[in-house]
Amino acid sequence: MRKKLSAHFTLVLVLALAACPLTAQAKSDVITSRTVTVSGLVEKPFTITIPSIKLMKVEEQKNGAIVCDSGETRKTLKTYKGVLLRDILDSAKIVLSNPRQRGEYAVLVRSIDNYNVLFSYNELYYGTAGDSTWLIFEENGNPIDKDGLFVVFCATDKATGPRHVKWVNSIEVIKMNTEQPVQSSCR
Ligand SMILES: Nc1nc2c(c(=O)[nH]1)N[C@H]1C(S)=C(S)[C@@H](COP(=O)(O)O)O[C@H]1N2
Ligand SMILES: [Mo]
Repeated sequence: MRKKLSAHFTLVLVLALAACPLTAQAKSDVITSRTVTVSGLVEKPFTITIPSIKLMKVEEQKNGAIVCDSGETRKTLKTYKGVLLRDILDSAKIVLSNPRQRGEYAVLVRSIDNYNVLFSYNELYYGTAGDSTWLIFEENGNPIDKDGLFVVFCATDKATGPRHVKWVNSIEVIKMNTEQPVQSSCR
């Protein structure tokens, strides 16, 4: 009886493993996309989790659409819930060591499959994208699962697909390296 039970158990286990489409690599990736690290040129780096994002300034928006650059609508969202990327950056406190170079700062949103997207400091703080670029964790009232736990997107982009980042695991503040000799005509 005992032998039969354990054989049965082994069979179930083998079937369960065979049915799981994830490779060992993808499995560890799933684990890493459960959190979003906020790092780079910031005073207070931190890590976002589902419980911790709910303590931030969460807002629910209506009527989102993910439109590919081909013009095709890939997905529509009745509602989505998240925190403004700018509010996340404010919590981490961007360090502008030379404010005159603020135009050279950017925010790199990274994902576990290396689909990475840049937002410039200027558009987030002085342009209009800052008011509509979200780190979202709920779509239509449910946790996001198929696209990882966290997605970034800018709701006001003309085509929202290209800057829609699934499986987000990192938000990093960077500065371009733009050193060049000052032109004599500027003096
Ligand atoms: N991490 C990640 N995010 C991504 C992509 C991707 O390949 N990886 N593709 C982008 C593209 S091209 C589009 S149009 C939207 C919607 O893609 P989907 O229809 O495959 O969900 O997600 C964007 N976000
Ligand atoms: Mo796309």
